[in-house]
Amino acid sequence: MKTTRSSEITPESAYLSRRRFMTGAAKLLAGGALLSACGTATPAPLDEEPGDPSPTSGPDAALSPTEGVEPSANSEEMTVPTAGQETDELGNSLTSFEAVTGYNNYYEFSLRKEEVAPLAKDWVTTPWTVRVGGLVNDARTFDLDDLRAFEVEERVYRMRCVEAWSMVIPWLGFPLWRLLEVVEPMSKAKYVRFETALDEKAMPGLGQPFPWPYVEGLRLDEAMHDLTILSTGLYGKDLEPQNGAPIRLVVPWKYGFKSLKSIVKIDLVEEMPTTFWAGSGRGEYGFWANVNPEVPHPRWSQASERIIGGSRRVPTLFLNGYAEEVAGMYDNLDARDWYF
Ligand SMILES: Nc1nc2c(c(=O)[nH]1)N[C@H]1C(S)=C(S)[C@@H](COP(=O)(O)O)O[C@H]1N2
Ligand SMILES: [Mo]
Repeated sequence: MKTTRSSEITPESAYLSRRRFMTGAAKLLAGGALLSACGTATPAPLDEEPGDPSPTSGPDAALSPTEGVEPSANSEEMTVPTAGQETDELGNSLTSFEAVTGYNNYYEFSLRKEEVAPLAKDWVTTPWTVRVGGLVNDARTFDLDDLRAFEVEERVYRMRCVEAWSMVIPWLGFPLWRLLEVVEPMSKAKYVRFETALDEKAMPGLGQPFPWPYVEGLRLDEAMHDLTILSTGLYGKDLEPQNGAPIRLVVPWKYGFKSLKSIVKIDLVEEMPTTFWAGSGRGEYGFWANVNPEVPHPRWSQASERIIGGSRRVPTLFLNGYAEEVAGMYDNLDARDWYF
């Protein structure tokens, strides 16, 4: 793992919230909360939201990273953590619980963000298993009890969608490397391939012409990086289905589509996996998907982003603000490949 530097340069706010959460996690475990149970869109994937101004039309240049950020929403909804305290991530306040759980991309349910939560509400995600195999010495199937055994921490991360909007989310979870070390990747393993559940009965979006299941991938060093987590909750509660219950990936320096939801299968593989979006044939959402304000999407600029819950656009940060921690992994990557 290339994380020797990260403890030194992790933003203090993030460090504080990670540390502070250890107490919160202990409470959650004691309370048994963790994993207890838990406009007419066309099939144009990941376009900017219908009715939204084009992401290229914002007043990009004039803004500082903190301008236009709302002082954080409805603190009455949330007990752990409290918005507006030391939980801010890289200068941005927490996005409200309502927005995080009500404005979702989860194409298996719907292409309309506001429709996802109501459609996914009754989806049953217990029991659940995650099969971890491929090029490993000790392939294993983890059930919810096995997943509960990993010590949960809070990670307050910015999430930057490729559609040029962003949130700040207080995740609960544990580093992916903790799970990978249990199964012991072989030296041949170079990439990790992840797969989302397919539930024909519960997921009306599967009728859309996409190459289901939703598959994502990381290079092994990215997967082993301490910032990469498997999340089981947010705002101190178990994940709701629309956010990827019971367990989903979160890779904060990459565009949000890498962070796939409701994982059922993880494989260590030798070749770069074909991802859902790469397989969709659009050529617009590639494997690396590292947030880079200087590499535009083919149809819009990535220079700025709309803060969900805020009213203005702010400049997008290189690697979504996590460059000091992760840029070293990409020394040999061509500039254009930052995106594709
Ligand atoms: N299985 C699956 N995972 C997915 C998606 C999806 O459609 N299906 N959408 C992705 C996109 S585009 C984003 S921005 C994030 C959104 O996560 P959130 O709804 O929890 O904020 O989930 C990602 N994970
Ligand atoms: Mo996204």
